Amino acid sequence: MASKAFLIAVFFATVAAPTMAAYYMVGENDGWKLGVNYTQWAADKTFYVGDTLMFMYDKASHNVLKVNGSDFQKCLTSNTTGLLSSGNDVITLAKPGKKWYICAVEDHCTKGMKLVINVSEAAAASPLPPPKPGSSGASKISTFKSFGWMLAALTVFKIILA
Ligand SMILES: *[C@@H]1O[C@H](CO)[C@@H](O)[C@H](O)[C@H]1NC(C)=O
Ligand SMILES: *[C@@H]1O[C@H](CO)[C@@H](O)[C@H](O)[C@H]1NC(C)=O
Ligand SMILES: *[C@@H]1O[C@H](CO)[C@@H](O)[C@H](O)[C@H]1NC(C)=O
Ligand SMILES: *[C@@H]1O[C@H](CO)[C@@H](O)[C@H](O)[C@H]1NC(C)=O
Ligand SMILES: [Cu+2]
Repeated sequence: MASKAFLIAVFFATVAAPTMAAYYMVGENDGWKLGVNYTQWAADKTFYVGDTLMFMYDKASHNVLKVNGSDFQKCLTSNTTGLLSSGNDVITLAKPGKKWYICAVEDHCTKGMKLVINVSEAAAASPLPPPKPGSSGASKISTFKSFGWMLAALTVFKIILA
């Protein structure tokens, strides 16, 4: 079983990922928590329709609330319609435009647990070219994408085996 999971993870990491939409772990290794600058995290990324955001956090301490621009600026958490709280929330970016996410726990939003991104139309060329030897930027992204897909594959297996 483990070897099958491993093979599927390798398949996603090496074959499927470079041609598929990007998979972003918000905050990368830090995840979704206090003390991370998510503006900085998003600054060097271009998000496209079809890409996926994954918020990983301790669900006893945090959550993810999708809000509009004005609630984002004010850190207003009264509209809880878009609340996610699994600790492992996966969001597929379905439409272009700005998306705002905050943590609705206590004053975490004002302390910086807030993320705004601008999703671009998928259209045009592949957002991430295949890594070129010697191009550290591209291979870094590719490694990160592969890591994301491996996690996705392992998550699927966790669900199947559970
Ligand atoms: C977060 O990073 C952005 C961009 O690098 C910077 O402009 C901003 O001041 C930082 N915010 C905090 C609270 O450090
Ligand atoms: C944002 O959402 C709040 C409710 O959460 C609403 O009262 C407000 O009018 C909305 N603002 C805009 C600009 O859509
Ligand atoms: C509350 O949030 C939901 C989802 O984000 C949105 O569709 C709805 O319009 C908001 N409610 C108000 C009163 O703005
Ligand atoms: C989002 O990015 C697109 C280009 O990808 C740009 O045309 C648009 O004006 C941006 N929207 C906002 C609200 O910044
Ligand atoms: Cu929080």
